[in-house]
Amino acid sequence: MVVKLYKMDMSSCCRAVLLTIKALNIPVEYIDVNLLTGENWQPHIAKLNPRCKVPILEDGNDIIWDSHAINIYLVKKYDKGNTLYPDDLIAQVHIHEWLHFDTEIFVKLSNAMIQLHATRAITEETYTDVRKVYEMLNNYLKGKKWITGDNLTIADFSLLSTIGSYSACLDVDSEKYRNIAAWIKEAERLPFYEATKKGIEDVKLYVKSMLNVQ
Ligand SMILES: N[C@@H](CCC(=O)N[C@@H](CS)C(=O)NCC(=O)O)C(=O)O
Repeated sequence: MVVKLYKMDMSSCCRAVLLTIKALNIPVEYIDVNLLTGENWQPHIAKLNPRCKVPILEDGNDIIWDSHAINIYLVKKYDKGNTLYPDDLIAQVHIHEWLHFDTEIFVKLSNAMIQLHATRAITEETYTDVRKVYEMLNNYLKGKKWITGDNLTIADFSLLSTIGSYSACLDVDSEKYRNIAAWIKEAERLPFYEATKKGIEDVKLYVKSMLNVQ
């Protein structure tokens, strides 16, 4: 039975899962859920995820929601080398630190998007929050290739996706945030990274249209 992913490309959480799927070359049937029209509140989605949010993965009888849980599941099941989520306990713990951080910054982004939809504006408070995230991440990434060190992991997939959506609100200034820019450049060298580009462009267009920027 083919694995199904309920998703929307604009969603950073969905793009994080898409990166894992593409990296591991897992055959998947994609089911688009339009969050802008509230399709996620339909009973068939509520049956799969009580929170009515995407991404949702359906693998036979197993239904998994939350991008971080889905990515761990996919690597454990389909990545025999487990490089994206290594077996080593301390390596896993460090990945989880960043996955939790990702949830925190995603929630801020999600609130900013809800506010943008309602008011057609991005507040100064949001810009300050975004800058704080960029500054911290930029300092942290100094001398590092990937989030937890030399190896690409699912922590990179989640954060690359969330920062991709953050950049729709405030571009990552490559002079000011050189280490973030270098990390994104490194990701862009991955052949499967292409899969996430359309979604990032969609968020940028969405934010522009909400702000009435040409
Ligand atoms: N922690 C969850 C967050 C899921 C989430 O909030 N998804 C958003 C899209 S990025 C959603 O479905 N929002 C629809 C809504 O809240 O109505 C994850 O990582 O998957």
